[in-house]
Amino acid sequence: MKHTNLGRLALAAAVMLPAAGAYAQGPSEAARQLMAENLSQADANSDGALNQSEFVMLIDLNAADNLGRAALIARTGNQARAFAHIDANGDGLLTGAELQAMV
Ligand SMILES: [Ca+2]
Ligand SMILES: [Ca+2]
Repeated sequence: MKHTNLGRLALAAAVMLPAAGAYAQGPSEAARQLMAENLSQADANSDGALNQSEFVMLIDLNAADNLGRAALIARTGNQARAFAHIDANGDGLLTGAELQAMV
């Protein structure tokens, strides 16, 4: 069950990586793998969605790996704003669909 949820989240998160500039060719396999590992760690209760504290953890993990815009979000303290932006229905959880919709 965890693997199903994780796979869906990892797929959604892969598209969170910037598609322009340095990532013009799309995220590398290494970046996708790191993102999948970070999501696995961040989704503490393994429900396949990220609550705010889990999202903050994901940003910290991604920032440490220099993935996407995570470092910028972490440095500027914009986790809450980013979360609210992605959480389209405002239920306090980021689902795979919401992560995909932000692209
Ligand atoms: Ca979770
Ligand atoms: Ca939501």
